[in-house]
Amino acid sequence: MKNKILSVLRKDRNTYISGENLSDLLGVSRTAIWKHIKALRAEGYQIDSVTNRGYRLIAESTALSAISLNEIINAYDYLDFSSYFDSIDSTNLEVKRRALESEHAQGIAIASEQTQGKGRLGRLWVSDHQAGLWMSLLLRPNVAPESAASITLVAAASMCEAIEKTTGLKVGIKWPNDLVVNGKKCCGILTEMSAELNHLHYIALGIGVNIGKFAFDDDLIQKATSLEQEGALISDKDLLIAFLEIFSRDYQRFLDRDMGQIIAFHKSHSVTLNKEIIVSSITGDKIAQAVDLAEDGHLIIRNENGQLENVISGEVSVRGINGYV
Ligand code: BT5
Repeated sequence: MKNKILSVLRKDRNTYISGENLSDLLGVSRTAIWKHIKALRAEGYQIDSVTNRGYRLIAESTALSAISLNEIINAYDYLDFSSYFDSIDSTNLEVKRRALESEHAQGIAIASEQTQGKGRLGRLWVSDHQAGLWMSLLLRPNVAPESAASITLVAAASMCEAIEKTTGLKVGIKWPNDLVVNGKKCCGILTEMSAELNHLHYIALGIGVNIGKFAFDDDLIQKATSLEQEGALISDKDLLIAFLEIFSRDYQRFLDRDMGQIIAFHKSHSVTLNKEIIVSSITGDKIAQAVDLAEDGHLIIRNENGQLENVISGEVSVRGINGYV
């Protein structure tokens, strides 16, 4: 109903439409119309009301809400549901629950706050209320499971481009899943998937971007930053709109296995390449030189013996970034 009221108000922004007209047009009581108008205002829509004249839409909401999110994803055929939460455990957990409920569902979940935001390997992702864009996409690409991991690189490139376009900041990509500004992390990506040996069921692609004011603890203050902290003011809604436009183009490239431009973008924004790095794995840490990025997104390193090796996924620390000096 709120959507319907909005679309009537949007038709003529200069004229007031009475509660009576709205109620006739939409087949609900005037009290119901009033309640929905109140709810729309709470979601940030500026709606003027004048006695004996009615309602007029003055400005769209600049904040994300269930209703604006639904309108945003309508433009994308591959996303068929959207869920917006004031607070949730984790948007990745949420889309995984959706995946189990419906075997074809693809969509997006966003929360204003996560109480159990997740990083990789069970680490915690700090997701304060209204301090960032905390979102997960549920995707079911028709690709082999071994190709699916490169979706992390796709999302990193798309979000990097979206932040640069909307804020003017210079953003770097730390292979494979971090975005950094001035050497500090402002965005992390967590890709989880469900697959059989040769069949991918779904990908839960979680992306967290620190946008606003953040009370980082002593440990994070050295390593983390937010867009606002770097001098850029942007709303979660505008960042999401920019991201989805770019990601939808890049996702199509990923589906077509046409990764050339995405890899080129990574190379031009990489803070990892040509640096001394530490690669951590279960067998221990080793110092190496990051040399190149392969077409499949693997990192090519030169080890201490001068030999080239492929790193498929994992922990990489880069000298000068995130507190590694
Ligand atoms: C990541 O893990 O960077 C993946 C983060 C993914 C978060 C999104 S938010 C939406 C979706 N729902 C979820 O539950 N998760 C996804 P990793 O590379 O393991 O980095 C985790 C490390 O980053 C932590 O151990 C901290 O050191 C640091 N960290 C935690 N919160 C941070 C924050 N808000 N900003 C920057 N660094 C943070």
